[in-house]
Amino acid sequence: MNPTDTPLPFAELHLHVEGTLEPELVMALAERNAVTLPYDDVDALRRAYSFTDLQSFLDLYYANMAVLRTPEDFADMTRAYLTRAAAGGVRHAELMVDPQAHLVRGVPLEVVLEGVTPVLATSEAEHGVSTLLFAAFLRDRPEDEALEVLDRLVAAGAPIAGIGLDSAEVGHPPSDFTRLYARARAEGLRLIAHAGEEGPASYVTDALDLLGVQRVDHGIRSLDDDAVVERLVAEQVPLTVCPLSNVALRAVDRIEDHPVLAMLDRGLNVTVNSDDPAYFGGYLDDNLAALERSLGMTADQRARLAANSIRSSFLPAARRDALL
Ligand code: ES4
Ligand code: ZN
Repeated sequence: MNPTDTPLPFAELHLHVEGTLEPELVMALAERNAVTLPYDDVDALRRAYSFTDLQSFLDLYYANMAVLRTPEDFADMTRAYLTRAAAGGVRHAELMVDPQAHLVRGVPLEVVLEGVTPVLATSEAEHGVSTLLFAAFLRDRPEDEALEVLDRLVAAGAPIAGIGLDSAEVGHPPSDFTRLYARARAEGLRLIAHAGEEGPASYVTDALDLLGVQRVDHGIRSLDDDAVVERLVAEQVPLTVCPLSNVALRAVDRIEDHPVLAMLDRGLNVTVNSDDPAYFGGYLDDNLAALERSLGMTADQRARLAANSIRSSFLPAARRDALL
């Protein structure tokens, strides 16, 4: 076999597990749990998957979570993602879950963890995909609530590798979460945060300097400030870029205008990820296919993106080296 026929191993580093809830599964779980949704059928729900900005997406993303009630629901969603990701060449996945989004609607932490955790634990054996789990905190809710949830996760011995920060970005800067990140760091947790998705380049700098993040989710607005770009290049800060997400949420007008390959060629440590694949038109392989089709991504660029993804993961050295 020609070695180029062997799929390059990719790591998916920016993935919200609740964003993998496909419309078909939303409808099936609504039926199973007798949850009433304002859609007659799956096509009607699909028509709602049209967004103008981050908030318009978040409204639907949180609303659809109403169908997630039992551990089995969370397990089915997680298993479906891993099956699909494996088929698309993903060999390692770092998944975020939003505990507060479930707590506020009365679904306890234990239900979420009982559903997600066993599926992740068997993923490498069942799907050939190793996994790490991150608890992402909602930046449009109070830091004190996040601190309480983090304490409960730690007390419960939840198998989390680290914490993230997501939800509505503008007006909710990294400086609001310094105590949360200090506490997580003291627990030995890995630190990531969304920054520079819709928010300014200064949020990227603040996520690094005030929160101490080791990786930045999105970061595309860094391009507005050359000094920030130069720093990110010098420090090789990993940026988990999500092209189809940025187009779906209109952070970038058209896929043909997406800066990810220019960022790569400028020396930034970028990776390609799917973010919320059920909502934004595809999984990691679909994002790569779009870059090939619309931006003429070369085999060399694809290989650099693959290597960046493995190197920017939090995998233990043995598996990281095996995938490189
Ligand atoms: C998200 Cl695309 C995106 N941005 C911010 N927060 C999120 N939560 C889920 N998807
Ligand atoms: Zn995201």
